[in-house]
Amino acid sequence: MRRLHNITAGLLLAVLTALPGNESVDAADIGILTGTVRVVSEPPYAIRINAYPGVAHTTAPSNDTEGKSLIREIVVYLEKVAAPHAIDPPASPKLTQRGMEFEPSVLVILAGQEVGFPNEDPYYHNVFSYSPAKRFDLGRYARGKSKSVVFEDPGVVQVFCDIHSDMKGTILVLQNPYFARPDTETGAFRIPSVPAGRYRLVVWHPDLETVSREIEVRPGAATPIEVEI
Ligand SMILES: [Cu+2]
Repeated sequence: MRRLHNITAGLLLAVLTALPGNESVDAADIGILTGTVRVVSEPPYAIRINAYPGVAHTTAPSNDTEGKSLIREIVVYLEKVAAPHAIDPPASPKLTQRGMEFEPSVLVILAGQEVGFPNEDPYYHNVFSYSPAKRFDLGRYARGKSKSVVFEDPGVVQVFCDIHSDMKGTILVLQNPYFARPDTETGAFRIPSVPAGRYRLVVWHPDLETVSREIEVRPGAATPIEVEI
């Protein structure tokens, strides 16, 4: 994903505190973005992280649930919005170590948010990332403990555990709250209260090539979009 511009601390504060749940901004300037994501990519077996090729995870998923799991990790978002407002950011985001996995496998947050990493397993885990958007290493810690990290910059942060090499999580840090997770059955998505304007709509999945296109959100009327990834 292209690196997004940093936003200033002041603007960030405005994003995080602006008018929770409030759509009182002049309705004439607001549109609703709706659409459908269709998954046409093959399941990305080959690019799944696997520390021991040919040894671990040699069994392919047995049925069409793989298509649904692909859509579960898709995020649709607007790349840059000059004056974001009126949508709450995800509250108290957490990436939990549970059942030898990071849960959820894809976490979406806004730049400036703090993420907790609680360990709920009866084993030690570690949490680290070498991603340019945020490098950190929380060390190893036991069940019941939690550490946290603030993610200042938009970008993709891949998270691993140095004890269990097939544990992988992804944090997508966005510049603005105009994003949606498509419905896992239908692929439908809806982003409300978008300031009218021209934007780049991004369809992102941690293991697939990112798809994006220019779109226009018009005041009032919904703008249905069909996208494939
Ligand atoms: Cu671990």
